[in-house]
Amino acid sequence: MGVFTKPGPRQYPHQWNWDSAVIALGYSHFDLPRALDEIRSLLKAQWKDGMVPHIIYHTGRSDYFPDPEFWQINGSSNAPLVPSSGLTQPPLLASIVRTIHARTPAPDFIHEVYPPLLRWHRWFHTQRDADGSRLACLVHPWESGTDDSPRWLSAIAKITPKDLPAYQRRDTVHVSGSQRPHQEDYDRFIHLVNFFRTSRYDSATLLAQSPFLVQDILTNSILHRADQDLRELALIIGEPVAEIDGWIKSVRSTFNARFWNEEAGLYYDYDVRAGRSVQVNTEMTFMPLVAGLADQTQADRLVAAHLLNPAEYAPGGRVRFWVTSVSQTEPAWEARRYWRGPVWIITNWLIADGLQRYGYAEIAAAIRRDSLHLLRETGFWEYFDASDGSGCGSPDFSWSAALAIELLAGGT
Ligand code: 9WN
Repeated sequence: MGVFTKPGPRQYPHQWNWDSAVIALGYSHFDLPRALDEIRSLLKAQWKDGMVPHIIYHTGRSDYFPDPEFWQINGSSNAPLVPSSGLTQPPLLASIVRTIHARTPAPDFIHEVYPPLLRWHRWFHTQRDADGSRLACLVHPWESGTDDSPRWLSAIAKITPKDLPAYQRRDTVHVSGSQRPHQEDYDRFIHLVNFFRTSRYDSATLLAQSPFLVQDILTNSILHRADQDLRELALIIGEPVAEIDGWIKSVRSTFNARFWNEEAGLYYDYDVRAGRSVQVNTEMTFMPLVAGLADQTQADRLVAAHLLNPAEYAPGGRVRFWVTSVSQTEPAWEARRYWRGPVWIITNWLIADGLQRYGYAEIAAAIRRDSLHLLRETGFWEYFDASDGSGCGSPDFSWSAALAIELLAGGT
């Protein structure tokens, strides 16, 4: 679209946060200026408090719902000039910027984007810190990037939609409803947005009252890895790192106590509102490997007992491809519904990266091979049925294409 790239031509016609980070990585292989512009247009919508929003509507309304007006972001004094959503998404960006720079040095660009990146990370570690741990909280499943995951079911079940604004769902126009969230869950998503806009997106109110408040292993792993990459960017341009070191130290000292379940040998999300661990086995359990947050014993257990177990994740039983997004042992597992079981290229790419760090190069290679096989045989789908490899969701999905380039180039 000139300055930004749609995640999918019809289903997702605006700019999305973590999609754009990955898309920029894809562009960087053949058009560096275009990659940097993608990142610039994302940061252009940064809120005054530092949040980088999850959807940016550079081109106004479309047939996507929620439309820009629905968010009512102007109720907040922090709103940017560009229309955007009022939520964020996993902060992959600092890591992508570091990777791009490591391959093709772009020091001026680092000078340009470091301050907004620092402010975004600071926002996560302060405005979304519910307990002084520096772990980030999410207030909506959309912020997790894995909206329909069964890990959110117990938390959203407690939400009773009330006084819902009139709205017309559009996500089932281009993609079959059987692959999208259930209607009762969608109503809960909208109930949350309605609460946020009434609260004028005030962070303190959200932390105190949002009906959905979780500390999530995907976001916190990505953030912790991105903090380490942000630190490297700071050193490159001679900026101080003490503040970043404080976040890194604090998260390292609390992450395992909060998320690791010794009995199961799994990482679980934590429902802050309910004050308990969410004991649902999804592929997010492997994400702490991306950030170096597990010790080798934990990593070995994750791999031997879970990743290599055909009753959970390994190909051989019901699934033929790495890595089903949810363990097949979960009652909510579904082959073709959104984040309930299908394979996603973005999470495959992250898990392979984490495994490589812990000495599991062969399994990492198998996951990358499966990813490329699915893309080659089926096309650039948004997600794939792990049992037969067929494509689901949006066709011509941008991060699937971007990661095909990255994987073919041998990137990790
Ligand atoms: C809501 C764009 C986005 C991804 C998310 C994915 C999906 C949106 C939707 O599409 O979410 O943000 O309409 O379902 O879950 O990860 O960023 O590709």
